[in-house]
Amino acid sequence: MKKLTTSVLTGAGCLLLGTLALTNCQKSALSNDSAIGADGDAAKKVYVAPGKHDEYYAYLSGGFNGQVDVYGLPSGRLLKVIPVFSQNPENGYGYNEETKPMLQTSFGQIPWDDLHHPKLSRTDGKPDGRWLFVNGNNTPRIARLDLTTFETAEIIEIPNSAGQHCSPYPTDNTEYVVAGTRFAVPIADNGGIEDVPLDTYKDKFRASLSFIKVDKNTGHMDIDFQILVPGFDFDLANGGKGPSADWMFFTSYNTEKAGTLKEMGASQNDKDYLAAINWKKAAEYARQGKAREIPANYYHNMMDEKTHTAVSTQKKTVRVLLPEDCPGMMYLIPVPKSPHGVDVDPTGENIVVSGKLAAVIPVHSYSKMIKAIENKSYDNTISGIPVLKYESVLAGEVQKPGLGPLHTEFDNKGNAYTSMFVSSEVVKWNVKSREVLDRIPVYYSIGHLMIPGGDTQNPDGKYLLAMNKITKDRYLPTGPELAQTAQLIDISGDKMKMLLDFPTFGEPHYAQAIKADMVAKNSKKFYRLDENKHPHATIKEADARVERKGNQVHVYMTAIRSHLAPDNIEGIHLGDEVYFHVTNLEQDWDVPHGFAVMGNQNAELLVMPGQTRTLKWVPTKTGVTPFYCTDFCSALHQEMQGYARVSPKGANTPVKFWLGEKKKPAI
Ligand code: RUQ
Ligand code: CUA
Repeated sequence: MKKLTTSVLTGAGCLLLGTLALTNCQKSALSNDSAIGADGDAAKKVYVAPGKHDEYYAYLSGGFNGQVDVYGLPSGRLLKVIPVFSQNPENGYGYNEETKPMLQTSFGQIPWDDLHHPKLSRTDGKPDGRWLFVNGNNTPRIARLDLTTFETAEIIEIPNSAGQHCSPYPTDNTEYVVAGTRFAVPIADNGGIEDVPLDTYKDKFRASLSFIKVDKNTGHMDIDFQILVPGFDFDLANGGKGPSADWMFFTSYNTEKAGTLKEMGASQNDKDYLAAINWKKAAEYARQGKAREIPANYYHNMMDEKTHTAVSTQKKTVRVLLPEDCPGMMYLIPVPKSPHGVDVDPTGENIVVSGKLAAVIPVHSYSKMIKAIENKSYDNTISGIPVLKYESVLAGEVQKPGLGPLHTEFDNKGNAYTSMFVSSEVVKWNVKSREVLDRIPVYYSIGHLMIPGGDTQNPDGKYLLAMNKITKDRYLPTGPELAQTAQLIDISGDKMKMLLDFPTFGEPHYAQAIKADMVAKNSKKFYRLDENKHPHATIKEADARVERKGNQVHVYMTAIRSHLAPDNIEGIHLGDEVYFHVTNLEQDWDVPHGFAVMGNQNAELLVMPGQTRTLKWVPTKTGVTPFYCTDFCSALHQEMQGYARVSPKGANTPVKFWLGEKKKPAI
């Protein structure tokens, strides 16, 4: 408790001095003497015996590693790393020919992104365990992961956008996921980002809020429309629930539109805005022809389940709506300056806005908002958008919650839990009375927190996961770079109890978790060979072969315990492009084969049973080059190997390959 007080005071001092360098303040307050703080009971609560399964899947964003990391809770066991926006040499994602198109954008092939927010698909306001949506913050994109394969199934680029942070928040039935610009940009009237002088920020820069339609059977995404809005920085979003399900809420900052030194300029006004958008109305306006179709240039990449190959489609137009043309579609609601998260409680009535610099947590009321709209309780408009009066929408404020509130989630007993970045704690409060009930220190500088279902109509009340920005002394030191950290907290009783620390990859901005039985039962075990429609699949070993087409050499290879066919290849020349199309003939769970070639300026392949994957190799040296299976698949795995002979350019070595000694080399 003593430590907490010191850090609260230090944090307050920093704020009084007017510096916004929160992290530094926080760091100086960390003279950690506290190996907090789980008792013996905690060990029992997180212990999952060998061979037993966890109760929840947790999907943590990898932040700047561009991946999603799957953990079991409560154990904190790492189950899988799913590459999404980043190439992953471990399984060849983004390196092999089949998945390369997933990373295609209007900027070209982008091998990385900054992944912030995972969001599970929902049916009737509850997670349904079908898909996980995530956003790429840097080069605006949204991806859909398929939870039967735990793989990235689709990526769509978002045009007229930059720093796409307030994404991919779903509506109550996943009718839409939304995406908004964090960086206002000069969006041209005819689409695209213009070349303008940077001091035209106030006049020319605009923001866009995109509504991406999700097909309820297939999950396929399609940008339905974008709303062009004033050039604020839009930060986070949250969908309404139940009574408020037709609405989507976005926080914004820098409503001053400061063009430079935003650290100061974006905090001049006492209030920024929460944007409330009636998406049903917006969709109707778009349908009625209020949307203008403008030129655009963005990519939509989709994994074809039958061919195991991603296809990139370039899109050329997008529909835009302007709030001034669409009365009743959008309102602005004042909130304390520089807000971060917005979170709607399970009843759909309370809208909690966390202001990084605010001393209170305001809770807005959905029903009051509707009344304020009906009573036209506003005196001004911005770009035709009515600005409702703060008091007319406010339900009340949580007093003295702590310092630096960022995000809020909910349990099943009417309580809210807010993360406090500056005072490094989780604060529990009652949604109705807005009274603070409990607080627990976290180590250190918490960003997001997550309760399984805690962002939906149906929260579980058992665990809370804190995701912290600073690790410091929590683990053995690993040089200057430390893992970031998650902490599991028991919220089943009146008092929160710390249970477990575990390190995470990259920076976990946010996470989702779901009861394991919702997902595990649908998990795919292998791909059926008889359904493999890959154009270069080799379904029978007898069909394994090598074909030359100009300077391309195509190797149709099969892999089965414990040999590759063909295993010896001649007739490759310097200057050739070699494509190894490897089909894994196994039809059993957990028998992948790997494939790697010496000196290949590429990664390996990891081929799942029944799947075909293609590795490109452009030899740079003549001679004999070994290749082998990289995944220890059987007792004779080390024997699963072969050779490719590379002859000089123009040599007359003919194409020749071996399918075992008994058969004659095939020519
Ligand atoms: S953020 S720490 Cu990128 Cu969701 Cu708030
Ligand atoms: Cu196949 Cu090792």
